[in-house]
Amino acid sequence: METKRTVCPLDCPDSCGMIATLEAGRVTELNGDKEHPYTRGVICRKMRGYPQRLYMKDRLLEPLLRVGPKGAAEFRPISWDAALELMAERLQEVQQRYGGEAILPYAYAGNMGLVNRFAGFPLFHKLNASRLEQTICSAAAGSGWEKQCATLPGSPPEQAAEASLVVAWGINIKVTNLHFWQYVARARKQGARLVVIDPYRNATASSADEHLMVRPGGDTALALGLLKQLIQDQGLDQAFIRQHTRGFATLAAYLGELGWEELTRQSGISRAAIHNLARLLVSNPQTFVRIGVGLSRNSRGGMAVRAITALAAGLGLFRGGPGRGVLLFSGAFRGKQEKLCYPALASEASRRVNMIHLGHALTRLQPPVRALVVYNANPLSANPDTTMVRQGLARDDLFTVVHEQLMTPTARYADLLLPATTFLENHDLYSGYGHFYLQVARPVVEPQGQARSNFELFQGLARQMGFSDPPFLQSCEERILDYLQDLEGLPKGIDPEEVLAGQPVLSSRSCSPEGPLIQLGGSYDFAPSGIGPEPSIPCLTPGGEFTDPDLLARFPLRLIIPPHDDLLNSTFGERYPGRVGEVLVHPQDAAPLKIGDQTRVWLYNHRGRVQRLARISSDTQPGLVVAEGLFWPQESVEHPDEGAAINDLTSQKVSDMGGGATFHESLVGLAPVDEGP
Ligand SMILES: Nc1nc2c(c(=O)[nH]1)N[C@H]1C(S)=C(S)[C@@H](COP(=O)(O)OP(=O)(O)OC[C@H]3O[C@@H](n4cnc5c(=O)[nH]c(N)nc54)[C@H](O)[C@@H]3O)O[C@H]1N2
Ligand SMILES: Nc1nc2c(c(=O)[nH]1)N[C@H]1C(S)=C(S)[C@@H](COP(=O)(O)OP(=O)(O)OC[C@H]3O[C@@H](n4cnc5c(=O)[nH]c(N)nc54)[C@H](O)[C@@H]3O)O[C@H]1N2
Ligand code: SF4
Ligand SMILES: [Mo]
Repeated sequence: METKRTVCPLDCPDSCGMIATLEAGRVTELNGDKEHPYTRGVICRKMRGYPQRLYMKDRLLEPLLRVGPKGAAEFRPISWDAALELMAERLQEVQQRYGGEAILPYAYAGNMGLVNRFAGFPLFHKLNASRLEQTICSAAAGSGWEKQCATLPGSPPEQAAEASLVVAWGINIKVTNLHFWQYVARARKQGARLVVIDPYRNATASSADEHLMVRPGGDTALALGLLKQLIQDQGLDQAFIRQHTRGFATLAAYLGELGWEELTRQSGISRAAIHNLARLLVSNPQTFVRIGVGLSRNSRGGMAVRAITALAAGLGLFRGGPGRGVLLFSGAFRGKQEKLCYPALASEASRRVNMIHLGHALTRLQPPVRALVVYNANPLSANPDTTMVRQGLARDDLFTVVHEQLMTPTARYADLLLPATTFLENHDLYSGYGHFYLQVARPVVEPQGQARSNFELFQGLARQMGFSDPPFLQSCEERILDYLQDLEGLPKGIDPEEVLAGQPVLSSRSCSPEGPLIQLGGSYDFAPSGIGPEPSIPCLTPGGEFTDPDLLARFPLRLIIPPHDDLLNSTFGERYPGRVGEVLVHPQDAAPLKIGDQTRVWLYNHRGRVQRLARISSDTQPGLVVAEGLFWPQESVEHPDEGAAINDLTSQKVSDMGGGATFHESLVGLAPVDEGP
């Protein structure tokens, strides 16, 4: 029996340090690394079961070539040599006939290792392929933060342990940021209160002292209402505002004009409740605000983040000190992206394709996409408007390569399906976005079957195509070392070899008793200029689909689709074949439709329809239905509409900033399956 250190590769803010136990060369257990200061020996249930995934019989272990119709998942094995030859030939043919732009790479963060995550970029730049804008997750929230806070990191999560008030704003801590809960729990042991601001009573809200059921998209109104109230009550940190911020007068003048009616209507929170929370904030200078990305997945999302940071700045939370802070993304390390992606290999500035628009790109975009290469992603489950994505993938004239670990809904549509390694078989560098540590992991076991890492795939393909530019000749370790060389946040004097040895390394952008703003000599601007077409101050903006009277008349219910505890986006969907998932329906909405608990229902709109099991509960608000989780489409004959998935209902519309997704902003109708939509 032996143990080896590794790191969780999943797109989760916790980036856990883990210990793999091996018996006779096989991984038998995965546990949290007790010596990792943030993980502290605990990992989630999903990952404890990962060894089964590593060895599961359904894992893809050899390259496969399609023999049946698109989407039928009928393949025959071929060799890697033949696979690389075919892939090189087809991509080069497309490039020569139609130009590089006819090739579209699609990748996200199925594996957060910095080398493997971006492994395809150098080659696709070399081919002048269309450039994918990776906006699906953090783009709106990140853009909102950046407009107000520039490159400021978030506060270290550890600070929250000493808070007397923790606000979880649009984040389901107990599900999506499990390790932050340890600090909340510690703070509460000493009497702290937890306030959750979320449209439904999620797992975190159920354990909170107070839950404000905000209207989806109503956070800007709530944050501005709180600021307005705090100005009236003289509850803001005037000394901080004077010394460390700019532009407050401009915002204050705007707030003076804003009517309470509009603020309470948009936020769905009463004047009295806003007043109460304002009082709580004043009486708790040790407040820690944990902002989630959930609140940014709508057409007011970037602005919501801007408004919340303004509230935090007004309260002086950026001042730091025990228990005080604001955390969206840690921003612990800032590296040179070009050392992973090598954009200079491109000889022309090819077109950009926002990944949110994949459905459009595969069906309508001119000149057409002729070749699609998917790795590290499962767009047929996780991308918005999967109705259109599916139509695109079904095109006979589209050459689709998918690099995957198992037969995902997307993989079923591949022409060429290539077996990918898991993190346990990879070498990579990981930096968490919810904490301040960075860590290198070496392979724990040899690759299973013929699986290859993303890095190996694209280096091999570049060689096959005859490219010998230096990035294509690098080893994985060389790429990591090169990236570490001028990585901002890496403590001075640390030996890169030490990092390579696998110890978690704490960022130098963390850990000051003063807040990051003061530590880094920054200042907060309430009314930043030079931020493009956006309003200079955080302010109320028009709504998106949820306020569209035309659609509301047809599809009267608001749908949000937050993460499920058993899944990581769509990863682990294979564990629940046939599970359609539930949809939370308020009793007031269920009664007139004669929908009872566990009734099988259609959710439908002009984009698609999908089945779920109704759960009738006042954990949601009237008019709002909540479908947790990206379960894989059902494939049973009993239930028609094979392949339909929850994102068949979501839209390709982008958020107000950053070109992000609007997953939590779809209007739908609801009907029992017997009656049909
Ligand atoms: N178990 C599990 N963990 C995960 C994931 C998973 O799928 N499963 N996904 C991972 C990934 S990739 C990410 S990006 C993170 C995301 O994790 P979070 O930051 O938690 O973001 P979301 O999960 O999108 O939504 C969180 C909460 O936002 C709420 N919300 C939706 N709309 C609004 C709104 O307008 N205002 C407010 N105030 N709240 C709103 C939702 O109801 C939900 O409870 O989690 C990661 N961790
Ligand atoms: N409705 C709705 N949709 C959402 C969200 C939501 O809240 N609601 N959340 C969104 C968010 S925040 C995100 S980040 C996206 C995520 O979307 P995706 O990045 O597509 O994430 P997953 O769905 O987890 O799929 C990742 C896939 O990568 C594969 N994979 C893992 N490691 C490797 C590897 O090393 N190599 C290769 N080639 N493949 C690998 C896994 O097997 C898995 O199938 O989903 C988004 N979709
Ligand atoms: S999914 Fe998140 S909580 Fe679970 S092991 Fe990975 S990093 Fe840790
Ligand atoms: Mo994400």
